[in-house]
Amino acid sequence: MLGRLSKHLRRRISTSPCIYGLQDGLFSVHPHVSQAVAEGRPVVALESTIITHGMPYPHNLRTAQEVEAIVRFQGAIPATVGVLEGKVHVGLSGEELDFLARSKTSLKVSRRDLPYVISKGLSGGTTVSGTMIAAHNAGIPVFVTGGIGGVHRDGENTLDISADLTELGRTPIAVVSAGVKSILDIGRTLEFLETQGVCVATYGDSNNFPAFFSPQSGYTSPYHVSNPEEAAELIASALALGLQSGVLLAVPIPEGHAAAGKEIEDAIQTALAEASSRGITGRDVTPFILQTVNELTKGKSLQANIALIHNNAKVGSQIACALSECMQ
Ligand code: PSU
Ligand code: MN
Repeated sequence: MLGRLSKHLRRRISTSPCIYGLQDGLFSVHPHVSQAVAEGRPVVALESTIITHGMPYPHNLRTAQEVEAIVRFQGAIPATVGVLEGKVHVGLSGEELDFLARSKTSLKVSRRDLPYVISKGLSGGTTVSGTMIAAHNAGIPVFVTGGIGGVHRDGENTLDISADLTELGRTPIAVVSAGVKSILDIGRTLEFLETQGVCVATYGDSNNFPAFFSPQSGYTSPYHVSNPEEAAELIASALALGLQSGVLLAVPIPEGHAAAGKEIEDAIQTALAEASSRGITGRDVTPFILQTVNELTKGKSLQANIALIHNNAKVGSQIACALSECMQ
């Protein structure tokens, strides 16, 4: 089955108009990354809003470096995406990573922000949606993050629905995450993903859809895949079909790290109330809640966050390796 898929897939990628070159002046793909993509070696894209807006310095820098090291240890090439002085970089050097981690002026860059930061020559951390666009341009099919954005609570009234969800509906990338944080409306997020045609699968032995800090959200994924090979077949099938929509692989939190869940859940309730009473809206909501929850839990949510991203990087890299194998 994989052999049959990979023939279609190779043809599709080689004829895709947006892979190389067209936007040379706007996109800079690190030579290690472009070479690995050209040779069909496994590459894992990584986002950078988590660096610029998701974690405080120096945890953000250390975590980004550790995640890259985990990807390499698993035999894949890391490609952290970020915007530097008006150019989208796919694969950052150590100095560039350091710059973004220390920067206090970097913007949070999703699809809608790209034209502005590029035209003004600004820098920023790319969200899941911004990173998906860049990774797709560079020909990278697997992207690892912590948690994706979703439908916010009360989203049916505010229409605060993350651009990550519509991006998953329109860009053929597999996103590996720990599900959706319970700061969001998980049920509506899953409904919206279905509407967008996103193939959602839990990574593991059950269909429980994880809620980031907890392995079970109370909602189910339509599917589950049990190992990297099954995940790779799912991604290869999505690509071979040419659907142009993404795949979301939800990896439950590892045993042992879920313990702080109740305390974090209480802090989330407090942070949500605080955000609402302070009138925080738009792109500031997610960073505000993450920071407040971290303060309320005295750093426990940050520690759990880091453990999760490490685990996602390991699993995502294994999936990228299996995908590269099945496309040979
Ligand atoms: N959720 C987290 N940590 C994060 C984010 C979400 O647990 O760092 C970031 C990701 O970059 C995601 C973005 O793409 O926030 C979504 O922002 P918004 O909800 O404004 O769409
Ligand atoms: Mn929003």
